[in-house]
Amino acid sequence: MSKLILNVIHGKKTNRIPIWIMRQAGRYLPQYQALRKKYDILTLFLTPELAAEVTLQPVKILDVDAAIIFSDILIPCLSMGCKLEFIEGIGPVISTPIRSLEDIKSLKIPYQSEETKNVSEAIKIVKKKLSQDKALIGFCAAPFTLACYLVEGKASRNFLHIKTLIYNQPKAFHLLMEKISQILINYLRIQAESGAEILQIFDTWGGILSPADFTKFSRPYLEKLVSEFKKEFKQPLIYFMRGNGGFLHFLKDLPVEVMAIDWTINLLDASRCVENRFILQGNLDPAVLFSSKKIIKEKTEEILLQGKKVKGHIFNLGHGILPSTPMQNARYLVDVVHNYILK
Ligand code: 1CP
Repeated sequence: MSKLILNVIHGKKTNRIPIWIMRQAGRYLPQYQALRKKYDILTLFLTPELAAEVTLQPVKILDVDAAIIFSDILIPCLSMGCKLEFIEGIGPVISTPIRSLEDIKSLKIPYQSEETKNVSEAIKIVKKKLSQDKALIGFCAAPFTLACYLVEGKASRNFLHIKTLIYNQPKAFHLLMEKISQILINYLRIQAESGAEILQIFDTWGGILSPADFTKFSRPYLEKLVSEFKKEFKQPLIYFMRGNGGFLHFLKDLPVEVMAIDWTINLLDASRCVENRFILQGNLDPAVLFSSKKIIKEKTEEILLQGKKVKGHIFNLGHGILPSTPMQNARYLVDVVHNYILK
């Protein structure tokens, strides 16, 4: 049986549009909350059977067309030897942030680690259980986004530590980016070898640099990650940058198959900016899922209509689903997309 989402990526004609939802496993699902009461988040990420179970929850509950492996973009930090905690109400915290050349030199770059092996095991379990028409997505952070967390230590408002590292210690910054790119290549490799069929690169903080700095300090490492992956694997890549509207024309040469778009630009304008080179993924504002069914349907169908006029379309939100989203509204969104007839 063929997989709808892969058919769209490969340019085949399909009778409906595939949908999955960024951060589709999580707190808005009662079944996830039940597991979170029993286990802390790192245990869920790093126990293959549990990670596989959480990965499959949204597929069963929402009937989305793809599963995304339940892990986090920060898991490779553990392989590098950093102390990572997920603190309730704050999010991920690296208690000893990486800020000096010595810190950077001390980062380890193992080919594999206990943590990445667990992710690989989880992928293998999901692959056995996932129905034949659904695809499994693996993922990693873009090098710059991972650098933000390593250097800032946690979510940041103005990213002063990473920006001052770039400006004041450029050599140290470039060494950090080299090392991060290497660990991320290893991380993508292990996921692709274990059975991930599509890989998404999350560049959540990619848009915090000026376009000139993005081009100089972030893009070369992103390109390296993509090109190293492409040398070894055929699986398609999705690139997601939060707030990418103003960056799209800088991204049009990136050798990925799918460009994820957030809600700050409509799909037709996005397609024009990238000269229609990519399948587009997106781009409903996650806040719409807090409105009425009427509004959800209207806004979703507006996007589906635009999607018909671009090279290809995978429906998604423009960023992750919010934790307090009413589950029935997420389910309704999937129904609206599935029932939309392509003519
Ligand atoms: O308490 C909890 O249950 C923990 C919440 C949580 C979850 C469910 C975190 C902490 N991470 C995750 C899983 C996760 N993270 C997935 C699972 C697969 C799925 O989508 O279902 C994925 C793909 C991610 C990716 C991720 N982690 C990103 C990129 C996507 C995005 O939203 O921009 C980022 C930035 C992170 C870091 C992170 N991990 C967790 C939190 C709360 C954050 C954000 C911290 C911040 O605001 O900077």
